[in-house]
Amino acid sequence: LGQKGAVLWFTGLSGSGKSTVACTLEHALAARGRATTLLDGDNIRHGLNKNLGFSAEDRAENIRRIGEVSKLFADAGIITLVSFISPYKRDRDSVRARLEPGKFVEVYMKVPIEICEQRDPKGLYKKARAGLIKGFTGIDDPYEEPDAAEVVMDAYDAQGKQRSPEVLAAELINFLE
Ligand code: GGZ
Repeated sequence: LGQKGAVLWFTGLSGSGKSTVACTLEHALAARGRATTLLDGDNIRHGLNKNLGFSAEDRAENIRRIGEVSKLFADAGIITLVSFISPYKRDRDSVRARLEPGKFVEVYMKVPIEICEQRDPKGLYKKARAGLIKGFTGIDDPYEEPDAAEVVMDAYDAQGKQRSPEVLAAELINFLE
């Protein structure tokens, strides 16, 4: 791993496990003595980006600002884990273009929407289906799948069993090493 900074950019639907895997990975990296930080909705959308909603324009600005903050951390040698839906390919690619080659690692949480909707940890899919939330990603708002992600995290193993956050985080450590 060295002591080089990088941005690990998790993208995927709500409920796909981005934050869970990022958090597991953060602990594993810290245990290896690496300086890390985790940017997610809890520490960004409630602070820096609290004036932004979920229109395409606001999502683009959300991702742009997060990209700039990530770049500052990565340039300081910190492994920066970033967990946002980031549904638009163009917005993700703009962040990639701002970073040095190889410093942007796109991690696609490839989980079928049916599974995300079954999990529905915050009851948001239910609300979106009921029309109580408009423009919910995957229901009535787009999610553009990455076509060249550095890492694709498959929700299932070859036996069709769901893979745990620990297994997925270990796969990412292997990739980084
Ligand atoms: C998608 C929404 C929406 C809409 C509120 N669409 O499961 P969560 O709750 O914690 O993750 C979702 C989070 C998405 O915010 P991001 O900053 O990651 O989105 S983006 O990258 O597109 O800017 C969900 C909640 O906020 N949420 N309304 N309409 N998710």
